[in-house]
Amino acid sequence: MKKSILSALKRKSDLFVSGESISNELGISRTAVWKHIKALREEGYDIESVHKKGYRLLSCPDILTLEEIEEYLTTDFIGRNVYYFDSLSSTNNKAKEMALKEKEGTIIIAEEQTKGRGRLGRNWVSPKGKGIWMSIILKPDMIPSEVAKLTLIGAAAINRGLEAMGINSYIKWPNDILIEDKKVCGILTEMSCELNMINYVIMGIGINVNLDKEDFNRELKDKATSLKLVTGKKIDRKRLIGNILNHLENLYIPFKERGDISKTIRISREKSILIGREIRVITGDKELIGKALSIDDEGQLVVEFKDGRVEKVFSGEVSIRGLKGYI
Ligand code: BT5
Repeated sequence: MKKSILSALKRKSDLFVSGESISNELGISRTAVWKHIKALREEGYDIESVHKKGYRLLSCPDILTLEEIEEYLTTDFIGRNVYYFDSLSSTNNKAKEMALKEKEGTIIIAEEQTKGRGRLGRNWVSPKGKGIWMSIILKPDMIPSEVAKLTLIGAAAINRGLEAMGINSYIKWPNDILIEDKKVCGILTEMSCELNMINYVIMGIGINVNLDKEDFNRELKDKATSLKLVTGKKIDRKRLIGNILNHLENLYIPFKERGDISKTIRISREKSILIGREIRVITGDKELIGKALSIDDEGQLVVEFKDGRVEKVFSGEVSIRGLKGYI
């Protein structure tokens, strides 16, 4: 009901809508309308009320509910079902709890994460209201080994979503997005599977949108940044989510239907920060130095190691570092 009232106010944009017309349209009492308006105000909607004129929506809060992001969505199913939380330990954890019974494309978003996770149990800093911390539930019908490609699809979608906002970024294979050689986004893809089939995949995306310098601790100060820090202005999180999910669905559908990731590979190559650079490939406690040559059609990184061996690195559990600093 609250959602219908909000839609009625949004439809009229900056005009007044009378309490009576809302109550007639929705078949509820004027008092009930007023109660919902009060609840919307508590969520941060600025709603003016004038005697004999009714209600007028002055501004919407910077929150990431479905009502707020759907006007930016052109998707069929990704992002059409949204669970929005003020605080969670980790959106990936929540998504895992819900995944079996939720439909594909459902997303879980939190304003803050108290135990945000990176790969291999690493920590992900997720301060309140400043980022996009979200997980997308996907259910591709394919063999589990194909899942690594989803991370590349996610990275390409984020790169394109940022580009649609006028922000140029680079992809650090397989799961980071960098701007000015610093990390602004990381992806954590997790799955539940049987031997030959996937139950579900959780694609966790963390984007530093409006974080300030103080939000980064000493460890991150030199290797992380935010969209606000690089552009010098506050970025509209709703529009950015919309752009990313639209690109994600466009890149995901051909993959899901025909295993086609050609467009993703094109973007991964074009925007790769690694190709042509000297890198360290870290697997467990082993570390090898080589040069990133290319990304093959299957999305694997082709590396020429110091001893002349040319090998494909599978994204699974490797970390890639530049020889100097983070990249
Ligand atoms: C990642 O891991 O980059 C994956 C991050 C995924 C986060 C999302 S947020 C929504 C969803 N729910 C979760 O719980 N997680 C996902 P990895 O490549 O392992 O990088 C982790 C490393 O990045 C850490 O060890 C830090 O050095 C660094 N880091 C931590 N927080 C950061 C931040 N906010 N920005 C940039 N770097 C960060």
